[in-house]
Amino acid sequence: MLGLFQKVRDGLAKTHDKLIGEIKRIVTRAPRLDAESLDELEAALIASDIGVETAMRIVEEVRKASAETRDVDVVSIARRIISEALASQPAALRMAQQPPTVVVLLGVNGTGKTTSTAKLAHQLKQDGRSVLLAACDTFRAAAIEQLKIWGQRTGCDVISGQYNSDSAAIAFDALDAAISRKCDYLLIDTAGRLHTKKNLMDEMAKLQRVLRKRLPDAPHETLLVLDASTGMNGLNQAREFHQAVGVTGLIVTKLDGTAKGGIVVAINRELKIPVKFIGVGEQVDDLQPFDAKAFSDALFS
Ligand SMILES: Nc1nc2c(ncn2[C@@H]2O[C@H](COP(=O)(O)OP(=O)(O)O)[C@@H](O)[C@H]2O)c(=O)[nH]1
Ligand SMILES: [Mg+2]
Repeated sequence: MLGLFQKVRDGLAKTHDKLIGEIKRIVTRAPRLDAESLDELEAALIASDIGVETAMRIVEEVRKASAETRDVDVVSIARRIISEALASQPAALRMAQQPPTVVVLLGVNGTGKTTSTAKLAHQLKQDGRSVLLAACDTFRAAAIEQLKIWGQRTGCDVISGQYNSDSAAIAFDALDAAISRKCDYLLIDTAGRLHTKKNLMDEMAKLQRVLRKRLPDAPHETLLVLDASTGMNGLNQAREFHQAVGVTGLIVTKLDGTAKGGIVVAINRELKIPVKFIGVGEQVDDLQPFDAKAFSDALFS
């Protein structure tokens, strides 16, 4: 448990350092927080991308507390509000009534879909589950080979087809294989870019329809993979994918490389889509189940 917390904390170090540094600077300069300091505090919180609303709520609480006492503990107020905001959503992976549980990972190019597929496979294998992978990015050069390499490393078979072939057909075959092999999980890696954005959304919707022909309650999870360092852009991507296919959860990647880790709070609040996992590095064990308390503690410890 300590190891897990340490990983989350290391992953969030950039966001944490910047945020805590700013808060300390503001508080040290003017312990009796005046209007100007509160404005600065709000700006620092917004810069971490937690979202304007949450930033304003924190500042409001700090304002109230500082009317009553000196030396208000800004950090613990912020930690409490963020933890409360995040804790309202279940983070566990939804499971099928009967295996296989089918999980589709989608998102724009380069956000970390393929890597997250591998990391998730690794985690499930470590829990003793059988996992089959489907290489449904038939568009990007070398995408199939990339997943096959991860398949070898994690000990999972990969169902694949030809480049430029119909990815929904591959998904259908993979589901068929997962059912006949009695696999616990089928993880489907998808393309992040087609000729147009509309093509991509249509393709994702078709993939879901085709899966449902074989298994009516599939996919059990449709996880949108977002790169945390794209900040508020991620929110727009989430809106678009959600409208097209109904996203059931988020994987927020590359938190280790950004000071904008607060984006997790903003997305969670605005779209009501639970964050299920966070990516905090490039290695296969750098995917963490999202834990609201650990996350806010790491941000403000
Ligand atoms: N630092 C860091 N890099 C990541 C993370 N997740 C993915 N990456 C890197 O991002 C790049 C793109 O990942 P990939 O899975 O190929 O993205 P895809 O196009 O969405 O399939 C690769 O170099 C990954 O190693 C993460 O959580 N942290
Ligand atoms: Mg990929």
